Amino acid sequence: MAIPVIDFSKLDGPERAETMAAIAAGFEEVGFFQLVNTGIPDELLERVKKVCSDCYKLRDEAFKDSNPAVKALAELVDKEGEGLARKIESMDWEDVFTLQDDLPWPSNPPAFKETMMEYRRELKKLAEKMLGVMEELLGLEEGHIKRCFTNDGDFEPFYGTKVSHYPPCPRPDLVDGLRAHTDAGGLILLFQDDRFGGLQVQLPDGLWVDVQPVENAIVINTGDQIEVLSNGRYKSAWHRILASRDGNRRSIASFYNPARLANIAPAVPAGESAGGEYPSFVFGDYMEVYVKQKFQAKEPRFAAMATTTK
Ligand SMILES: O=C(O)CCC(=O)C(=O)O
Ligand SMILES: [Fe+2]
Repeated sequence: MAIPVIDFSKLDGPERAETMAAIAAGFEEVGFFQLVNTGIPDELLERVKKVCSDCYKLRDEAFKDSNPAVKALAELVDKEGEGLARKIESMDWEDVFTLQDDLPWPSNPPAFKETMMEYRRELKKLAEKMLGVMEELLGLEEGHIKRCFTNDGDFEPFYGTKVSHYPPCPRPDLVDGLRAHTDAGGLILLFQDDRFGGLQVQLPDGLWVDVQPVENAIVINTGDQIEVLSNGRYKSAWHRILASRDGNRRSIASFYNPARLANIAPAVPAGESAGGEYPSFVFGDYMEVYVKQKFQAKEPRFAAMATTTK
């Protein structure tokens, strides 16, 4: 099965109803889908690829020399020999950094900051448009999700961009690019590599499928907070990145999340499948648990929140 690819430009034309239905199915059935014709200029996306690839080249030596996963893999293969080694379950074969308005940015290559600031502005607009679509689909009032993520405008939503690089790995059987997890937050918009695959999502029946590379598409998925808000209708999907022997995979993930102090609570009535067991809590409290349990099942995280007070 291929992950659905949806033409987002059709949302504003005569095929609006079909497009809304396709998006609803994407959120409900898999939790991952891809948008093409998002309105983000291809010219900007090309510049983003270029500055990110230049940036990785500058970081590559540091990855090889000091990344803990590189060291751990070398030691494991050394100790256990080819073929015998157990998989590394505590590290990921990735080089990442995060862009936020209030944090320092890489100063090289020189065009990086300006290009990525422009990219972040565009992606934030797309995120907010997508939240509007989601509100309509869930029968929520327009602007409800942003109001929830900001405690009615008291705070800014958290908006971060994670730039990831998955360098070639000599033993992809022994370490993942990024271990399986669900995302903690709200809406995630991913600009993944259009040449090197590796991203996989788990379908409700347990099967892992590729999120196939599509040129200049933006992959959409939802995090644990949308699962709570939607009372289980839009479940956060498990996904992972496989390491690979060849190819330097790039991805740029934009996270549109609640503010740390935002109150999160189910906002739509429980459907037939949900038992109404989603708790209400402060997002920052959830994150404290998530950082320790990111690669574990999400249900105990929700259960831990049921004992916190708002
Ligand atoms: O690198 C990717 O394509 C996705 C990364 C991801 O799942 C994450 O950062 O949460
Ligand atoms: Fe993720």
